[in-house]
Amino acid sequence: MQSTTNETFEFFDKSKDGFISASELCEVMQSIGLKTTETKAAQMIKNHFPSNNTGKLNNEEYAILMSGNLKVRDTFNMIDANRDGMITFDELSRVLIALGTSEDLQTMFEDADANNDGFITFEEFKSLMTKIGM
Ligand SMILES: [Ca+2]
Ligand SMILES: [Ca+2]
Repeated sequence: MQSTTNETFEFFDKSKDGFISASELCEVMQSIGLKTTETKAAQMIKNHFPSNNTGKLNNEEYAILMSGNLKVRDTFNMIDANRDGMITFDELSRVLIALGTSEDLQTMFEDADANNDGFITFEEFKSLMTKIGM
């Protein structure tokens, strides 16, 4: 699966700069039968990866887009209030309190923060979502 994604990444990275630009993404989507425009592709990159200010997808972002993890990605973005690509304890607790959770927030955060650096990255968040069955 991973290698397949890498192969298509390389295939569609026409300019070989290690990124998929909006126009390259547009071609990817058209190749799988989706009607889109370069403007829409650019918008899509912006919507799903707000912390990305290059307007181009790297390998990891491309894999998220292709692997159907977008729902998880959008949830992550919703919690990541300052859009820096990492979730802090404050950001997580703000959302969970709004949702009226009765979970122990500290424990939940520590569970999710696998490497204990005080931030939940998208990878860590994804494992958390998988664990709680989302
Ligand atoms: Ca953040
Ligand atoms: Ca971490």
